[in-house]
Amino acid sequence: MQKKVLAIHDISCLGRCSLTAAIPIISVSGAEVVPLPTAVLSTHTGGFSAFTFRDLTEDMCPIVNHWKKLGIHFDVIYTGYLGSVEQVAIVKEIIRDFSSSDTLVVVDPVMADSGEYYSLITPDFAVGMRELCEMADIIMPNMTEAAFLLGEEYKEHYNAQEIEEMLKKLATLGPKKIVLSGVSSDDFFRIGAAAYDVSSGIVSYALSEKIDGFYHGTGDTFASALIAALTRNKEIEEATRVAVEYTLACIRRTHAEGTDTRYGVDIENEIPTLMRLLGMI
Ligand code: PXL
Repeated sequence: MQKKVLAIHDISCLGRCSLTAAIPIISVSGAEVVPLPTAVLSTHTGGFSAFTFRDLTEDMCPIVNHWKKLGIHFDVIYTGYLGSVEQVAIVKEIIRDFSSSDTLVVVDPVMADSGEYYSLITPDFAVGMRELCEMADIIMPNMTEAAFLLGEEYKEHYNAQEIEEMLKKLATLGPKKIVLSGVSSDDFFRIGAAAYDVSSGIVSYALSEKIDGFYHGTGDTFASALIAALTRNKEIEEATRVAVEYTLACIRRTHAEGTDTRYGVDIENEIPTLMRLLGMI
C-alpha cells in the first residue's frame, strides 16, 4: 500500500524550504505527502524583508476534522515550522488523534539556526517544541535547536564528546531516535549529522565535505530526505547517510551555479541522485 505522510509546515512560496521542499522530496520515495500548512508566506523569513505572513492557526482544526470524518490514516506524521505558539496544542492533538501503533511521529523542532531564533520565533517556541519532542519517535534538531531545547547556550564549536552528551540529554525528552544535524566540530573538519538510537545506544555519524556559504532551507531538505529514506524502510543510520549525501549534492550544485542562496538549494536537479541513494534506480 502506498504510504501517506502528513507534513505539518508552512508554505514559503519562494525559498525552497518547509512544504515546498517536503512535498517534492518525500514524494520521490513513492509516498503520498499530505500537507497541513501552518502559515503562508511570500518567502521564508531568512534574509528577506517585507515578506507577507498569513497565519493559518484558525484553519488547521477544520481541515483535520474533515480528515477525521474521512477516516484517514497516516504512516508518518512529520511536523516542522509552526506559525504560532498556539499551534503546538493543535499539533499535539493531531498526533494523539491520528497516530496508531504503526505511525512514525517525526518532529523537527524548527525554530533557530547559527545560534539565533528565526525572525518570527520567540523563546516560548522552545517550550512548545520540547513538548512536541516528548511525543515523537524521532526528533531531528540542528545544533542550535538542540541547545535551545535543553535550555543551554549555543556554542560555535562542539567536540565529539560534547555532541554525544547532547544526544544523551535530548534522549531524556523521550524520543527513540535522535538525528542531530549541522554537526561540525574541530575533531571532524567536516559537517553532517549524528544519529543516536536510544535502545541500542549506538551513535553513528554521516559527515561530508564542508562547502563555503550559508544555504537556506537545507534543514528542511535534510529532514525531508531522511523521511523519504525512512518510508523506504531504511534504518536510521542509513537514512541519515542518504539525507546528508542528498543535501550535500544540492548544496554543491547550488554553489557551482552561484545563485542567490536565499532562494534555497537546487533540490530539483538532484532528484535522480536521491532516487539512486534510495535504491530506486
Ligand atoms: O527552513 C526553516 C524555515 C521554515 N519556514 C520559514 C522559515 C524558515 C527559516 O528561516 O523562515 C517560514
